[in-house]
Amino acid sequence: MIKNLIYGILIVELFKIFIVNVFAQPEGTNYDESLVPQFVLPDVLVMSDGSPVTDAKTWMEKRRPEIFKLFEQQVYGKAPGKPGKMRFKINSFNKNALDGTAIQKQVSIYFTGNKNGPKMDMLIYLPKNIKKPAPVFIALNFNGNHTIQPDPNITITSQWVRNNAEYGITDHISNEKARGMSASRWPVQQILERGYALATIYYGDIDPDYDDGFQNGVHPLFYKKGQTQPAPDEWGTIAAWAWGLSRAMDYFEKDKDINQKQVVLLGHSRLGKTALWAGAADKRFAIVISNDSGCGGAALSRRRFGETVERINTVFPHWFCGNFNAYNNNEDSLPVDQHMLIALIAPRPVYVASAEEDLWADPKGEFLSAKYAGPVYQLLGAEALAADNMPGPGQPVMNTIGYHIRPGKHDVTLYDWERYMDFADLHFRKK
Ligand code: GTR
Repeated sequence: MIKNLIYGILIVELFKIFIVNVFAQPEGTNYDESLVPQFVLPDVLVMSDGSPVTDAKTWMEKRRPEIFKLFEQQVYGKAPGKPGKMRFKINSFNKNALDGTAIQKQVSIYFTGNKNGPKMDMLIYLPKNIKKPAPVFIALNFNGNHTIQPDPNITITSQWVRNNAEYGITDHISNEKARGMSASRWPVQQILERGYALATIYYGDIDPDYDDGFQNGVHPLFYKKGQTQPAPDEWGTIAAWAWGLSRAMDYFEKDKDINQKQVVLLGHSRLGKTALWAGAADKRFAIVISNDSGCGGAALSRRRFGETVERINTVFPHWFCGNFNAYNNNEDSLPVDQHMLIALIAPRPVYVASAEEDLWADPKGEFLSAKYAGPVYQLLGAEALAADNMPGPGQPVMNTIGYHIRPGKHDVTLYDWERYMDFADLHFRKK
C-alpha cells in the first residue's frame, strides 16, 4: 500500500519534471554557449552606405534616424503619433491611501477624447512627505492595476485578462480574489519611502495580449478606410503598448504632482521589450529599464541562445510587425541587432537586468547588447558600460549604462527594484 503510494508520488513528480522541461526547453533550443554561432554584428557607428559616424551631430541627424527607421520597418512596426484629441479624467483621489502613508489617484486616459471611447486606466501612488513634483516609475502590468496591491479601492479591470485557475479566473474576467496577486513584483511601500511615485497601467487596456488579427485594442482606431489589419511595416502589439506608454507621458505633462523630466520607464519580459522600444521612440522618458527582456528586447538576436526570432514570431505572432517574420532562422540578414536598440536611447541612462536561471532570455546576450551600445554613449559624451565581461550575480555595474544579473528566476524582485532606485538616485540626485 505505502509502496504503491510512493511509486504513485514518484511518477507524478517525474511527470512534472518532464512537463517543466518540455515547456522550458522547446526542441532545438540552444543553451550551450559553445554552440552559439559565429556572427558579425552590424556596426552601430557605420551608416548603411558604409560611411563612418564620428561625431555626435552625424549620429543624431543621420545614423540614429536610419537605425530607428530600420527597427520601425523591420522589427516593431511604425506606430501613429499622438492622437489629435485626448481626454484625462481623475476617477478617484485618496489622500490617505496605504494606511495614510500615500496619495492614490486613478485616472482614465481617453485616446479619442470621447468619454465612451477606448481608454486606459492609470493607477498612481504618490509619496506623501516629499516636495512635489515627484520623480516617477512607470511600468505596465500583466494582470490589471488591482493585482499590484491588495487595496480594495483599486478598480478591477473589466478588460480581457489571462485565465488563472488559482485565482478563479476562467472566463478572461478578473475578480476580487485577484487583488494583490502580483504584489511581490510591486514593492509599493519601498518605492514611496525612497521618494518615488509609482504609476501603472494594465497592458490589456492598450491591446489585449493575444492574436486576434488586430481587431481589438488600439489598432483599429487608426486604420485607413478599408484597412482591416496593420500593413507589414506597421505596429504590432509591442509597438502598441509602447504607444500607450507615450500617451501616459502625455498625461504626466499635465499632472503637477509628477516631475515630467524624471520619468523612469521600467518593463519586465515582454514589457521589457516594450520599455526599450518606447524609450527609443520617445525621448521624454528620462531613464529606461529592461528587466529580463530577452529576445526582441535586450538580447542579441544573432546569438540564437534560448528564445529565437523564429520561435517568438511563431508563438506570439502579434507582438512584432509582419516584416519581422523574414528573419526567422535568418538572423544574420537583420539590418539591426538589439545593441542598436539600446544605442537609440543614448545618451539617456539605460539599465539592463538579467536573472541567472533565466536562460530563455539569454543573460549573456542581454549583457552584450548593453556593452555594444557603449560606443554611441561615448560618442555623445556619456559613459559606456563599466565592465568588459559579465559581472557576477549580485554585482551591479552602474554609470550611464547599468547592468546586473541576480540569482534566481525570470521575475521582478525587490533586489531588482532596489538597484533601479539606486540607479535613478544616481542620475536624478547627483547634483
Ligand atoms: C515568454 C516569451 C518571452 C517573454 C515572456 C514574458 O513566453 O517567450 O519572450 O516575453 O514570455 O513576457 O513573460
